Amino acid sequence: MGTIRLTMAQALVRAMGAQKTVIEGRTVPLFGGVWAIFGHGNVAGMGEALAGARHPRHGDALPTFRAHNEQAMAHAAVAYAKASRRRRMMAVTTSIGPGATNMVTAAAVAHVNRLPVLLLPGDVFSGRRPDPVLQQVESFYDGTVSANDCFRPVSRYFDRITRPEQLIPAFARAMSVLTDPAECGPVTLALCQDVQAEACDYPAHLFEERVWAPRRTPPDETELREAAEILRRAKRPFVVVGGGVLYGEAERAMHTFCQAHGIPAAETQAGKSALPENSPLNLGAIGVTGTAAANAMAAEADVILAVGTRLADFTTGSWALFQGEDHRLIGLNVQPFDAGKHRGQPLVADAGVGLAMLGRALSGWKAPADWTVRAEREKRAWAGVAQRYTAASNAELPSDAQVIGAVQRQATPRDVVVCAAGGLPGELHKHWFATQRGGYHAEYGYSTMGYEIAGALGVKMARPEADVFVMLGDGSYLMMNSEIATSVMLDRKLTIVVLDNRGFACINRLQRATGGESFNNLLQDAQHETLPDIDFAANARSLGAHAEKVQGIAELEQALSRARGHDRTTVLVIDTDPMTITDAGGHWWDVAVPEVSEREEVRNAREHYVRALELQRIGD
Ligand SMILES: Cc1ncc(C[n+]2csc(CCOP(=O)(O)OP(=O)(O)O)c2C)c(N)n1
Ligand SMILES: [Mg+2]
Repeated sequence: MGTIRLTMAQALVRAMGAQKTVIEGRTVPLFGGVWAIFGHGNVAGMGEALAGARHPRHGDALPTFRAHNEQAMAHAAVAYAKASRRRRMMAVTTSIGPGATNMVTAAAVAHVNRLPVLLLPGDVFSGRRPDPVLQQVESFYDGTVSANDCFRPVSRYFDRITRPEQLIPAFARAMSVLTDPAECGPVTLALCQDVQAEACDYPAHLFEERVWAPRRTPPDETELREAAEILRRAKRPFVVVGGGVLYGEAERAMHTFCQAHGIPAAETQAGKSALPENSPLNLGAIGVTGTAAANAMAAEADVILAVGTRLADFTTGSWALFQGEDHRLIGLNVQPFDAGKHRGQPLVADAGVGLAMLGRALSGWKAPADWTVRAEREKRAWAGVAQRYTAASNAELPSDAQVIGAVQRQATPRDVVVCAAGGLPGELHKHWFATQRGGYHAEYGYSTMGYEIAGALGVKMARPEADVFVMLGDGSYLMMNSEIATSVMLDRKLTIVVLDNRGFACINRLQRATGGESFNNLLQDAQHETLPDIDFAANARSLGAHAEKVQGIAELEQALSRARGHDRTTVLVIDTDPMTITDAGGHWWDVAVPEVSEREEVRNAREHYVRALELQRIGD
């Protein structure tokens, strides 16, 4: 096998270009592109290599995209992987120092949500001759530490490339993590600035085409038998559908399983859209932001089959949701860390293969008919309740749910709705009807303000045929809106609805619910000399988008229908009510209330809190 003399950065770019995957029968690049903001830490090394990759004679083209904030670039990359159901991904290169650490939050997003992204922060000189270089933080106690060590706890694999040949094993390990359904998450290769530019004779096999296929791990026989036995004894079985069902491309297997055995199901934020909305067995959202139907059935279930879910507090109602006497949990998950959580009977497997084999092991068995019929009744009752919250209204300050209703009424099956933080994910989880699988994209593992617009750009890049709707609050918008300009620049149209309730309304409501006075959340309750009157539409227009402010639901509906015809990103701004929320459905959430306070309201909230804790099952 021959060798090829390249710089480390050139070798990395070329190796990335050689990674392929098969989507719907077509072999396509595994990496959809590289996001880049250059600085001294990467412009000469990675910058030169990426520019070279644009010339097909240097191997496969790997497009480079420029944005305005490293965190946003990485959000776009993370969302791209999520919208691609982890079958395709992106890389992000930054300079050293602030460019690199700007990306740490997005690394955490990928880590929590189990999404693959290749992060390539520049790093200090391996040879250390010019130390300290611009932006080098300098540790007094450890010469091997740099700012990039911040990535360690939020990376599934971290490496610092201090010698050019070290890239060979590091890249192999990176690819194995990025493509493994169980380990999958962010990989950080910190690229020392001098080493990026250093040449080495790389083995030619590093650049050979490699086609990755998703690994579909079957279950262990004993675990399968035990899970089937538990289910056969169930009188009130219940399924929690998590994001793993979508990542495992197992939505059909999931629905078939529920239908064959008459088992009602509910979806987590990441799992929403896996089951058909109109399936009588799909009770919709579960947990803190769940429907009354799903939560009523979950509360009584005796066996809970949790498929592809991390069982986060929003799903389990902080472990106070499942109240069935001696209930059992089965964790069907490709990752043993999740499968065995909370004394669950582990069933470690790919969701699709696991469900198919569990279905066979349960052949002929059905849940008691009255339980299945009850689910259908609960679903119908909830639909009637929910409808009232989303119906058109002529309120001067509509609620989030009424805005959702307006977006929903003009939705088409091509649409994807994107959300992440504030009051909207809860309202959308309850109310949004996802008309296609993947039609609902919530980043609710890390619930990161500022993910929405950048993430939607990644969704649009992964799924150019989709109409991408972003719903976000004024707080999230102000935290990160810079990639509106990138969406215009790249001609990736987004329709963005900004719900302006003049502050961090959901946290204000939480503050009130825990006995606090309104303080430092809504603009009016924060220290100010002048109350700002922020013109979001003007801001969006300045970034190149179409934008308009609408008054009320009827105007919003008209503007949404006009937005369909626009050729570029459109921002619609609507004033909303900060206090109104869907009070039907939902569940208690464990937010610790102070034990001692001068405020009577806090003392009362504490009393409620202590009582609520009694329902929390510890360890199961
Ligand atoms: C980066 C980040 N900082 C802080 C929070 C905590 N937080 C969650 S929602 C929220 C307020 C969001 O305000 P807005 O986007 O206007 O939505 P609203 O609550 O008004 O619906 C805050 C501060 C967060 N999730 N992410
Ligand atoms: Mg707000």
